[in-house]
Amino acid sequence: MNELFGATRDVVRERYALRTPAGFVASNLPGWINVTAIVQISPAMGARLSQISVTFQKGGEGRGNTGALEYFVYVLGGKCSAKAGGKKKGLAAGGYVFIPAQTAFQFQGAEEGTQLLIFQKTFEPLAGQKKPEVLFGDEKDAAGQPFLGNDDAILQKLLPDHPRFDLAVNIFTYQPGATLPFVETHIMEHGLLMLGGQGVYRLEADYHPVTAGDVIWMAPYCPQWFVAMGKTAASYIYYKDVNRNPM
Ligand code: UGY
Ligand code: MN
Repeated sequence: MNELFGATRDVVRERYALRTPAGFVASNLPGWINVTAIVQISPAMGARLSQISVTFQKGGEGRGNTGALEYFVYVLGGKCSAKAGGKKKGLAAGGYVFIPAQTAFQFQGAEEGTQLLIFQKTFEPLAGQKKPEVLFGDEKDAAGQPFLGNDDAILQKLLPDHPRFDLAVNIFTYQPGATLPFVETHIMEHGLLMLGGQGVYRLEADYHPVTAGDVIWMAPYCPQWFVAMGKTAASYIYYKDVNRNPM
């Protein structure tokens, strides 16, 4: 189905944004060459995180140092090699690496078309806790837990549930008809990418049809709810800030 020219599902509001691939425009990212980068979410829209997709062209690579930020890098498709803090690993779809602040990194050797999703946040140290270390993982090793007892809404946590970490990145998979059990309103902020399927997202008092490839930013305290619809499961990967004092 074609959208009428001049029409879009994109909305960028003060407390949330829905962005769709049809509206994406590429940016240049310092340290990254021969890639197409889309800054999906950033402080420029009022967020305290950045969410960026990077698609490798031939000879594409990215290198730098995380500085004050920490990165969570998830492979959406394809293959590449990742180096961080002296550790090196090949990553394929579903693989990921957490890169702490003040750490050198390099992504290279990517198959053309390999796509990464990167969440970035300013690291907030916590007195008495060590800084987290580089961590490689794969979504297939993250056990799925029924969300609040619902076997049709499965949550996979990709990072350890430990106060050392000030962010969480999870994958939520809903069978058709499954929902978030109630309209959540919470201090944590979300950056989200729809990985598959479709459904309806409630954001504040608005209901939006969403599908694979769509991006949502939810500011702290943005009321939120989701129902999966259609014939296949719907899933999304999302970021949240956790484990720190509100002041
Ligand atoms: O972790 C969460 O806050 C999650 N239940 N929120 C969401 O999926 N919008
Ligand atoms: Mn939530």
